[in-house]
Amino acid sequence: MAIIINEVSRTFNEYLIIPGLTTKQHTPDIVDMKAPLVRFKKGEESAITLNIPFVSSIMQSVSDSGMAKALAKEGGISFIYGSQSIEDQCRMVREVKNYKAGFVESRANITPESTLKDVIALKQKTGFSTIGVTEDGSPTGVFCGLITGRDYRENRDSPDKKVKDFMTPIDDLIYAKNGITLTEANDIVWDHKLNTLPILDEDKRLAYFVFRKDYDSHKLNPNELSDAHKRLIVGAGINSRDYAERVPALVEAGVDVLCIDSSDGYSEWQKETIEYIKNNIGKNVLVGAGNVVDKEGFLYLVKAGADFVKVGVGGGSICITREQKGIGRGQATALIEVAGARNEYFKSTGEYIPICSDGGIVQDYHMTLALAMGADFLMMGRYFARFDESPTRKLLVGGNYVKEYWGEGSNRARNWQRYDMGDNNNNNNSLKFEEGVDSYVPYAGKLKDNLEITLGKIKSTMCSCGVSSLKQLQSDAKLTLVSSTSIIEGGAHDVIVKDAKN
Ligand code: RVP
Repeated sequence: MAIIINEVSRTFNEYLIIPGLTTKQHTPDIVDMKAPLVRFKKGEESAITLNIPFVSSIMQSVSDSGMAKALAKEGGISFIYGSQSIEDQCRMVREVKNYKAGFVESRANITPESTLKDVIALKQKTGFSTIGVTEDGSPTGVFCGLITGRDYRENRDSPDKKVKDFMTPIDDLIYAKNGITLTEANDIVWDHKLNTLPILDEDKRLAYFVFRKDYDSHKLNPNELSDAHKRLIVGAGINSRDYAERVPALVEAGVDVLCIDSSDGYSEWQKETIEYIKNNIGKNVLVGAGNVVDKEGFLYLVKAGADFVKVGVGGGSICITREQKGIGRGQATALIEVAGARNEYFKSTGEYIPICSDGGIVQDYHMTLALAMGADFLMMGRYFARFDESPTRKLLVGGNYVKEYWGEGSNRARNWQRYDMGDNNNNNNSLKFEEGVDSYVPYAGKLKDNLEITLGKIKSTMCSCGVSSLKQLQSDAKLTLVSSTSIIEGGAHDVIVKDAKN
């Protein structure tokens, strides 16, 4: 007979937090949300410390370079999805690493021989009114001049007028050399009352623009997560099939951390992948593994050399693995067991292996619960998919704005490597059955605005618990199981709510 675990498998919704003593010093502004990302020895520090304990899911519909830049600016990390060609994934990683706050690559460009008609069409297509004029019309071509709304009169000038005849030519512009700092660039912008400062390479090729209107926004990212060279930090998902080619390419592209992406990580495939990376590519290449839901799975990956371990099978909002295969475990129960194993391991070896709770977060308070249950950081898909910065389309469906969100195990993603069980006959590289769905999520606006509210709630709860760091939350929070009746008590009840939306 199979081993039967009698403990019920529970989800976040079945728990609440009991407030602790809030002293006068416990105010949200002193709450520290820093979290270790990768393994470290007692007395040492993790090679990467997150400024907020959030990472975005390794999914086509969540983590591309746009999401990675936005999240790193707020102190978290995106793991750029691996279900794409090595070349495309590396290009995304490079885009994040080459991003320099305040230095913007020109997104609307034209040649000197183009016409006013072309300029107007480009403006309509891109929405940008500042246009770079380069010899070949590329964003990094030899710079000839600039066009802004002040250079032409749309209704008066001939549509056939050549760009070279109405642009502001390079000789009449103030520009700066690539390599200057943002502070220096901003000083030039202010001293000369410019709106746009072109930054050129030594051979006069356009590298970036620095805009006056962006000046304030650079100061708004105090949590930005960057490396020693002030480049944003970025992660990438890998699989246990093509790692020998993919990993060196990603490392070369500048990736900071990798994570093996699989719905069931307690496997020899993951062990082999980690060992290969550490032995053949580099001991310092950081690689997380998972997902697991119990102590055995955690210890197996830790012993294989994983730098962090991801917890969760079947709890993702788009995930139907439990229905299809019958494997999984309630996210809260899985997390509590793995956190216990992590603490025991730390006690006996002096090595701390961060754990990541992956999937199943619906309410903001679920995040606080997961952190209190021992997660060092959280991976979320649905949460981030709702924002402007996710790579999917925003659509109007039934009168409401939504964003598309599909699982990596859906036919749409065709990420067969994530669900591969090492079947050598799988020559057509296909999914045998779906483990995820294609869906919509309610559109929620900008990542930054939403994160501010979410973090505000978490910090406020932490103050209610009388703690000011995530470590303290883990050790001091008191959680309680709730009955289904008390869950009803937690919402508005026995009243007629006037406006159900608020
Ligand atoms: P959620 O945040 O609840 O939307 O869950 C996201 C997580 O779901 C991902 O990080 C991943 O672990 C898992 N996932 C992704 N695709 C699928 C699937 O198709 N089943 N599941």
